[in-house]
Amino acid sequence: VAAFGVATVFSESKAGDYEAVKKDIIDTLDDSDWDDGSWGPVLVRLAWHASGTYEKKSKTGGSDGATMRYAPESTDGANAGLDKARAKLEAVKAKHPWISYADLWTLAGATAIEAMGGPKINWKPGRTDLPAPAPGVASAKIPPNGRLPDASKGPGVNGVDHLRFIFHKMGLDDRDIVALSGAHALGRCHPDRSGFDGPWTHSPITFSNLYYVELLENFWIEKKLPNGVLQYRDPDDTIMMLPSDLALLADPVFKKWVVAYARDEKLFFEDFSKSFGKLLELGVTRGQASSGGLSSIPIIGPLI
Ligand code: DDH
Repeated sequence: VAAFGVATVFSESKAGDYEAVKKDIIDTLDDSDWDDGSWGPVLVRLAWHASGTYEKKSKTGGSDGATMRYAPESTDGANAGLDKARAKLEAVKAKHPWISYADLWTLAGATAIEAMGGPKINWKPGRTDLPAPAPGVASAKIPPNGRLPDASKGPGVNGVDHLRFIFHKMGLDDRDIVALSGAHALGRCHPDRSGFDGPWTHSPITFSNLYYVELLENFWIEKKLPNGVLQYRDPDDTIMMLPSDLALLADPVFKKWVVAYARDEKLFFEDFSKSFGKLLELGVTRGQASSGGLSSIPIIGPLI
C-alpha cells in the first residue's frame, strides 16, 4: 500500500516483463546518424566492460552494482565513449524504471548480439544497483582502473601474456579469450575514444565469424596514425586490427581456436554464446550482500 505523498514512477511495463524491455532495446538500435547505422556494437562493449572488471580472487568487480556510473570506473580511459551508450539507454530505463541499470546494460548487450544476427545469450536478471557513494568517499565496491585489456599489448608474446593475465584473473580460460574476441566482428575504433581508428570487418553491424577469417587470411601491415598510435591495416587500408588482436596468432593454443572459429561459424556461435553468458554472470550474487541492493530476487531465465 503506497503511503500518501509517495511519488509513483510511471512504468510502461509490469516489473519483471523483460520481453518488453528487450523490445525497446531493439527499437533503439537502428540510427543512421550513429557510426555504421546501429547502436548495437557500443551496447555490446558496454555490457562487456561492465562485466570484465571482475576479479575472481577478491570477488570484486563485474556487472552487479552498475558501478560504471561512479568514479573511478566512469573516468577509466578504457571506458571512453561508453557514457554515450549509457545515456542512450536512459530512454529505455525511463519507460521501465523497475529494471536495475546493471540488468539493463547486460540485457542490452545480449539483445544487441541477437538482433545483429548472433547467437542467443543465456541472460539472467537479478543484478542490483549500488547506491551512490557519499561525495569524496571511496567505495571498495567500485573496481579500480586497469582491469580491462590494453590494446597496445601485442602483437607478440607480451600481448599473449597480457591477455592471459587479464582474462584468467576473471576466471575465464584460453578458449573463452579467443571466443569473446570474435565480438570485434562488430563495431569500430574511434580516435576520440581509444585513439585507434576503423572497423575490424567489412560488415560491422552483423555478428559473424569474419573477425577470425580476416585475422588469418589477410595481410596485416603496421600503420602509425597521425596521433602516434600504432595499429595494423589490411593492404587496402579499409579494415584494421589492434596489436592485441594479432596476439591471438602468436600462441599455439589461441591460434588453434582462431582457426577453428574461422572454419566453423556454428562452433563459434555456440562457444561465444557460452562465454558471453559466463562473462555477464561474473560477480553476480543476486542479493547476497555484494552490491547493497535488494535482499532477494527470483531468478527467471533463460529469457532469450
Ligand atoms: Fe573490444 N575494443 N577489446 N572487445 N570491443 C574496442 C571496441 C569494441 C579490446 C579493445 C577495444 C573485447 C576484447 C577487447 C567490443 C567488444 C569486445 C576498442 C575501440 C578497443 C580499443 C573503442 C573505441 O575506440 O570506440 C581489447 C584490447 C580486447 C582484448 O584484449 C581482448 C571483448 C572480449 C568484447 C566482447 O564484447 C565480448 C566491441 C563490440 C567494440 C566496438 C564498439 C563500438 O563502439 O563500435
